[in-house]
Amino acid sequence: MILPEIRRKSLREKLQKKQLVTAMEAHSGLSASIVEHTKTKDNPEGYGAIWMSSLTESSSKGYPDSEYLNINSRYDTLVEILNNSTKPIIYDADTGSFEEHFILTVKKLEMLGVSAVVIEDKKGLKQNSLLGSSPKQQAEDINVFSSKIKAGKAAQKSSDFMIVARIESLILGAGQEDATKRANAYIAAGADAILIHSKSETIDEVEKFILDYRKINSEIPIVIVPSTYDEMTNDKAKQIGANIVIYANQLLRASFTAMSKMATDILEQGSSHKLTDKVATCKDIIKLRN
Ligand code: SPV
Ligand code: MG
Repeated sequence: MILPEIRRKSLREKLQKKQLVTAMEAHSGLSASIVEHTKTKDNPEGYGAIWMSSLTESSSKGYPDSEYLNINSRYDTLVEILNNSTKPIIYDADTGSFEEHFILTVKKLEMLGVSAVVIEDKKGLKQNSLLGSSPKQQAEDINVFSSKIKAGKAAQKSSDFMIVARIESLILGAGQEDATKRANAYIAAGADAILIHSKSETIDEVEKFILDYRKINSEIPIVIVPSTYDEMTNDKAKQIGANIVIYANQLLRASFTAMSKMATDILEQGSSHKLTDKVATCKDIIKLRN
């Protein structure tokens, strides 16, 4: 158990210590509990934060990642995650919706003890950024998005809560210059960090953006999501000047593979007898909750 005001400020505290924060996704109480308890000999603190992904939450409920989930259902999942972890939470708020709605989201998240909200600069029907270019995804107007950031910053009560502006320029093929222009505008509007997103299979475009941007601004925290460019290591991310690395979907993907295989194997074998040693015991799962 951790009080909201202690949890909320814990992300800023880690960033102030110049630690690289690694955030693992969670989409349920169980996945949050797994993140909470994952530690290794070399990394006794485990993950530095939890990413509440819209993709994995929507997928685990059987919906597309199109900003369809009901806000109260998202808050129910958030409470499951809060109940099962003490780590700072970075909440994926998709586009943030209308400015008026974003203000309400900021207030609610801050009250619950979330540390940061990420909004992405797209408009229209939201599509997952890792999809191809069809259906077409559109960039939000810089001024409209900047105004949303300003309104969110004005709505928060503490200085702990962070608004992260997610830049989709590289995803949409608008290029490095557009990304830089947007980063400058969003930081001027009050963004506490920027997330530069990419669906490239190599680290090159993200590396170039960060190395160039660090010449303009050495302080602003930069967040990356190396889902497609998975050769990005934590060490490399730190070396090029990133501050937060989000592992945005790997737990859901791992469970999808494991569940699909188990379903097929039982169907093929007509029993689970030879498969029992391939799965956790019910006790393992019950222990996690105690
Ligand atoms: C998510 O995890 O929901 C994200 C990251 O927004 S991505 O799926 O790459 O768009
Ligand atoms: Mg998302």
